[in-house]
Amino acid sequence: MAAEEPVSGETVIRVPDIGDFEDVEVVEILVGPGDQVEVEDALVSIESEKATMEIPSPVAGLIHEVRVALGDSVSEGDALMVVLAEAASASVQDPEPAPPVAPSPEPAASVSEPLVEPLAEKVAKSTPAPAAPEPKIPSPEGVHAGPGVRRRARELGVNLAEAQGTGPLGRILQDDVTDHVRATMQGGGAGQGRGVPPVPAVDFSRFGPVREEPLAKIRRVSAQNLSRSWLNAPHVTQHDEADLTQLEGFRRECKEEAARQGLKLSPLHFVLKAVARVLLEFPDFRSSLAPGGEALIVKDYFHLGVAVDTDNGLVVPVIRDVDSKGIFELARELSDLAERARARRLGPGDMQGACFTISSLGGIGGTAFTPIVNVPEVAILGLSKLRVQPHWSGGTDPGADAVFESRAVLPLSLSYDHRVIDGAAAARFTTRLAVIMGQPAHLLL
Ligand code: CAO
Repeated sequence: MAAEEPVSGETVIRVPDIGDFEDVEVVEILVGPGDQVEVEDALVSIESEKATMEIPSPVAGLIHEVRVALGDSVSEGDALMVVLAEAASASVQDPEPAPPVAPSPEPAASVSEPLVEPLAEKVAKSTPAPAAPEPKIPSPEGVHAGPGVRRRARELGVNLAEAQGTGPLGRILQDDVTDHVRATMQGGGAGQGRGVPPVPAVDFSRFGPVREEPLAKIRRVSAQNLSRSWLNAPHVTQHDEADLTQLEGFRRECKEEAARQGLKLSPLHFVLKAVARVLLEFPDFRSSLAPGGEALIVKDYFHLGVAVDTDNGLVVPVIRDVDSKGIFELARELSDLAERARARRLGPGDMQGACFTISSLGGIGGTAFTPIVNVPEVAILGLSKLRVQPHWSGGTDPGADAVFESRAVLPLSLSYDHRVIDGAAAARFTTRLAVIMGQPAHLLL
């Protein structure tokens, strides 16, 4: 009986019964000459239109020869490898070799024929046995991972060459991919190792005169932060508008008093206050995803970041406890922060701790934009320029006995991290904000 006879010398490993598949492509060769393999170690991956499968080794031993190349088409019975099998290997005790691993979508057919074939002694004798191998250390070119792991890595944009394999022979396991993603989310570089193809370098001088100007440090840092935010958070922007007619009237009334205090009130100061109020009602918007992405950390404080445009680039100082401050106090504090930002006198503490950010282009122009969330925050509110526009007092009924009134309208652009915020929640948030700003007495409730 084959099970009782020790198998030693060279053994040809062939494609086992793989069901109805024929001419299946070799998509990965997981071992090379000189590698030590154990029973069940994956040798090659093959991929049909329906499934990816690993062909496991039915014997323990040294890989002597690889008989297929990437891209080859193979069918049942085709030779894959020649292995110098160890005498009395596990395969000897168990003549029934393991079926190939086919995680999805169809299970592999069971193996009905022997997969190993002893070679003629003559061949074995003529081939010198290779020296005992060192354990295989995966190289970027020859990453050691199964098809399921590779598929998941592809889906997540993980470069497997950068993941640390903890399996046998340095093999990369599902958990290693998870750990790699977690580590990257917690502090990895922007865009690095995420499968984002680099922008090709172009020699612009071929098209006309050019100059190279170094980027200010602030711009370089914010470029990195913005890329990291953009790549980590799936962004959506909800556009809306708030009727500020009443609020603008009130702002005009406060103008003199503000001037007496050396201040200029801007719509932004009222928006800060209204946003703090809405954040109280919508805790998810002042949260961050916990490391690992399985929980939300909700912040019960109302520190708001405000994007400030400076000659050297964008900085985002933070106003603390906006919920408990008055409009004049907010105006004074923002003016001080913006002044210090432009004079490059902000300390790191001035730019930390926000739970939400506002970016106002209202003093400049534009009708709407898509601000980038300041991750790990989950939302940012963009403000564009107030405009006076006609409003039909008859609502959505064009035939109503109504009139056109002129209203001051503030465009709102709320970008949010769709992993945390749903579109419906975003629409509720901006709707509520518009109500509060439209009838500022709500702030007193
Ligand atoms: N609509 C119409 N006018 C507006 C307005 C709006 N939404 N917001 C402000 N204004 C007015 C102000 O009332 C002020 O008018 P007066 O000169 O008559 O007083 C003028 O525009 C200039 O305001 P400001 O921009 O200097 O002041 P602010 O308090 O509104 O904003 C700050 C302060 C620091 C946010 C702003 O100066 C700034 O830097 N904005 C740019 C932010 C940025 O670059 N964001 C883009 C980042 S990418 O997401």
